[in-house]
Amino acid sequence: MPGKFRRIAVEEAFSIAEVAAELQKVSRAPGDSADLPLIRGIYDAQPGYGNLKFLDGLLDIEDRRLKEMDRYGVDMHLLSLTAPGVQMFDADTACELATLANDRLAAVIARHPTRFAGLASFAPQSPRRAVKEMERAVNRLKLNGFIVNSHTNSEYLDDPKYWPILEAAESLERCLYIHPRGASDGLKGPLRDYGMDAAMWGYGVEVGTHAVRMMASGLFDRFPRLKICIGHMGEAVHFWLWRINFMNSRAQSIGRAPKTKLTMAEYFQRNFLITTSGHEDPLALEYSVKKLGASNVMWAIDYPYQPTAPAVAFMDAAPLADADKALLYHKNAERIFHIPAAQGS
Ligand code: 1WB
Ligand code: MN
Repeated sequence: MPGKFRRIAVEEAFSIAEVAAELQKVSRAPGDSADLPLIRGIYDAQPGYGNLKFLDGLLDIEDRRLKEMDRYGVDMHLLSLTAPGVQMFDADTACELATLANDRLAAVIARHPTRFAGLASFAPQSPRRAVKEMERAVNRLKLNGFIVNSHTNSEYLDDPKYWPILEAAESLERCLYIHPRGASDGLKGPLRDYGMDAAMWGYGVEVGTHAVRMMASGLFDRFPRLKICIGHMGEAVHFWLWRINFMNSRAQSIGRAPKTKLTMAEYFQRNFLITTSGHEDPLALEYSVKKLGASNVMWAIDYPYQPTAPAVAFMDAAPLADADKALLYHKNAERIFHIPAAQGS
């Protein structure tokens, strides 16, 4: 079912057996990370956590996934190692598995260069080694950008120890996609009940908090060309920009927030893009495109966590001019993730 537009879906999850095995170990160890309920359901099917049948879909790339893409006219998945990535492992294991996942990803892309592109993983646990892997991923593996799953050991990217990672993304001119994971220790308390810890609410709170921390910290004055992408319809951050702006300027005026060259809204407009992953409300899309411009919104499915057919139907039906729809469906992704334009598109 070929579409009128090339369809590039930009937040599509995969895993590899080695990472899944390590997450199963994490799921069986004691702990109270907000990621554990979901990990127990996906990697271990432990009693009380449901049997979330996502693992086959994460591990398969070239069989069922390609058939599903063909069936619904999805030209390309921009793949990323699924949350929490390697961020729950010790530093050595994390570095090793990020490298392995990136190698596998590059091999899949080499076999299907028109069907897959990919975001590189790295281990924030070791910023120095992370930077080395980021350089290798772009310069040697030709991967298309980077993925990080929000906090690492409850620390956020505004912490100066992570600045080398931001500096690398900026100087390599590759976008850093901040995907959610369970909320950090300081944030998780009231999110534990009623299934709120993951995609229903906790994920958005976690990444929204991360994005606002980054803007309010002033780090975009240091990294003015850094591009950050956030999914799930911008995790609602852009809905709050007016109020974030107003209250941030008050916080600045009483010395509770650092002085910044630009306003929070200006940073969001300059340094962020959003995607529609797992969020199919036409009114939210209309607001997003009006607020941020069609050049800053990209289409995504959130495979395998979300079904493909409604994600395609949602964007096909969106009341946008053709030129704007082309931006959301593929042109922004081509520009931001350095994906070659298809012949004739
Ligand atoms: C789900 C969604 C699970 C996402 C995930 O596990 C991720 C879910 C890492 O729907 O249960 C996601 O990325 O939105
Ligand atoms: Mn997602």
